[in-house]
Amino acid sequence: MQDLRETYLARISGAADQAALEEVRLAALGKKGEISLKMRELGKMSPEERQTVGKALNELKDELDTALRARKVAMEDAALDERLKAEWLDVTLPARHRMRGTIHPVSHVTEECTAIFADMGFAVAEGPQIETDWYNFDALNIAPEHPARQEHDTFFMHRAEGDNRPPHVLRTHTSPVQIRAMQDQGAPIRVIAPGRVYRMDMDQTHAPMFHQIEGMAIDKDISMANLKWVLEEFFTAYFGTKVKTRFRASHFPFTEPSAEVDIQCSWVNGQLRVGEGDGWLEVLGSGMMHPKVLRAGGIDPDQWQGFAFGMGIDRMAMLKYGIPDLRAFFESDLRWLRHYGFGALEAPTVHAG
Ligand code: 2NM
Repeated sequence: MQDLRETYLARISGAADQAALEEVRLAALGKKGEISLKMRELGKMSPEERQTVGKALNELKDELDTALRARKVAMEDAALDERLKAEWLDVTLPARHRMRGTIHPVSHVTEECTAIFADMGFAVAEGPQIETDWYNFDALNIAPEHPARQEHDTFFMHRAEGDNRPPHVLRTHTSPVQIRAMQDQGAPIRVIAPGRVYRMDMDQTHAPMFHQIEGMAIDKDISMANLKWVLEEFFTAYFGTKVKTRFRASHFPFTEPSAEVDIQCSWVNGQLRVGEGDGWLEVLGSGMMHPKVLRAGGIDPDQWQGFAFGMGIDRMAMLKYGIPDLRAFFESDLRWLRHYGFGALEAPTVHAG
């Protein structure tokens, strides 16, 4: 018994790893282990012998069992210590540099304007950038002889010989989106249409592609007064300060009457301040929708009226964020984008400032 004890205790402490330890356990306490076999022989002994040998065997079994468990735990602890020593991390190291883009001012301002109009019940409508001349011109009461329809003002799509589809153009405003919205949804309706538009224009203040937001509200009792309220509410929210508007009579084919809208401003040391002083800045065109335009949208002008307006998003971005040159907007200059761009977490809010 004493030999058995010493042999197995020595093998337990000498086991190199968990697999070797398991082999020792099986050799001693497994079904065919040495101790188990000895226990099976108890049956052949006399009752007195069985009592002393049985007790000793049981004690030996318990002792080896305890020793096996202790050795297993010690091995696991040692393995964990090894891992902890090998796998370490210096949390004081500076983070690895990550390239991160910015939100383009046009995208940011589009979101800002959309949020403000959404708060006043306007839904967003979108449509194709390539339009038929009907949606871009005829539906908006723009006559065939109107200068905007000339080749040098509008981008016409190339047409193959014998192509008898109607002429297509790059939309020159987002108004076609409003026509489609009227046709799809009918009246009453309140939508804004933000998006890219194209005109053959290129100088300090014009780019061949720029961005517009147009809006319209059609209902049974809509007037210029509603238009003025909506626009003043919009500019005040957008610039974060009370902004007065001034309406000047104008002319557009798609509205009657029509008005150009100025916002109150002043110039201080060559810097523009919106919402103060007695200067005015033209920012928007608007009016009551022409009966022919309503009819093109499938809406009866004897039952419904609507106001409509249009403004440049790029221009609104320049005014609010002090960006001097329109052409830089579309040059994809990383230094410009990092300087004027917005972080992904600078989410636009309805109440600016
Ligand atoms: C402007 C000026 C005046 C306008 C008209 C429409 C439509 F499609 F609903 F008739 N949308 N926007 C409009 C009216 C646009 O931009 C200078």
